[in-house]
Amino acid sequence: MSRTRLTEDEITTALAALPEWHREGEAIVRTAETASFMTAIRVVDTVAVAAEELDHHPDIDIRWRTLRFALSTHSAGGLTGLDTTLAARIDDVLRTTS
Ligand code: HBI
Repeated sequence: MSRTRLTEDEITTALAALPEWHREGEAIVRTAETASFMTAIRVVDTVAVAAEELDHHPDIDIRWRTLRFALSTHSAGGLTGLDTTLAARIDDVLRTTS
């Protein structure tokens, strides 16, 4: 997966397939409510495995049952395919973790 910055058109196209995510500056962000604090921790643990597999890591904010994920490619100073790929993986984890 490339660490080449996405164009605005590429970002717009990617976000159309990631309706839970929105732009915040050079990042994409989503929040999620989980069933419990322990569910939130299980989500974070599984996301951590995906992040390690991709060698690409989200900023994660954990507040009881509310998770906030922010993705950007620090080394590229903006968004790359790694961010959109990991965003989709995070959505899958949120859908499948209880
Ligand atoms: N995660 N979000 C993000 N951005 C990066 O640039 C990045 C990362 N995880 C690891 C990584 N870069 C690798 O280049 C490390 O080897 C530094």
